[in-house]
Amino acid sequence: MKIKNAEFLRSASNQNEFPPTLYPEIVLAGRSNVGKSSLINNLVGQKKLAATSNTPGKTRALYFYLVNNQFSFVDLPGYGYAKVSRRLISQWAPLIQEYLSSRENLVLIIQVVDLRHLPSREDKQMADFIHHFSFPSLVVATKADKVPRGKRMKHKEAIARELQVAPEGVFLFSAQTGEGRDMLWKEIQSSLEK
Ligand SMILES: Nc1nc2c(ncn2[C@@H]2O[C@H](COP(=O)(O)OP(=O)(O)O)[C@@H](O)[C@H]2O)c(=O)[nH]1
Ligand SMILES: [Mg+2]
Repeated sequence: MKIKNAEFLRSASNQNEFPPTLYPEIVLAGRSNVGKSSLINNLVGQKKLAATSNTPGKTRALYFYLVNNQFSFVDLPGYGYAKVSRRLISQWAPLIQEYLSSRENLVLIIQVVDLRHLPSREDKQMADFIHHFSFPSLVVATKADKVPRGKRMKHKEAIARELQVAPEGVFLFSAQTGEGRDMLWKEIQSSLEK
């Protein structure tokens, strides 16, 4: 896909702040610090569109980005950060669920996991949630640059097994090297055309 422009649309920390459903939405879900913002930046070719950090758990809102005045990326609050208080967790789980169950313009959920690790309990819960509601989805296993080439397939298969998806539904990616970028764009494009 050719990126003509990509801009920050708005953030939302409650459902009244969700933007109108004008554009198809591609959602990124995954634990804090897994690399969701870096993935968005890499896809649109801007270093700083989505804020990245080494401090997990900072993102507590949904962030909406508009690409080519055509579709949106939605960066969900990261789950599974131990230091976040119980009160906060009880606020965002419903917010994520409210979002996922109310957007008729949602065309794809990209579940982002770390290729180095087996999915966490929260990753599995998210996968269950996605399958339960039959959302169109795929899994991106990012930070592929941190796993030696010879081990990548094994890791990918383990992730597919744990999340109960077909290995073809897991896409390797690296925001550092751009590996997997073209393939992912192809998937996004085809979900936008459906
Ligand atoms: N080596 C490597 N580091 C990455 C990659 N993607 C993200 N990171 C790093 O992981 C940290 C968290 O990334 P971020 O995009 O902020 O994660 P988010 O919390 O899921 O949005 C940052 O220090 C990134 O530079 C990747 O593909 N490869
Ligand atoms: Mg982020």
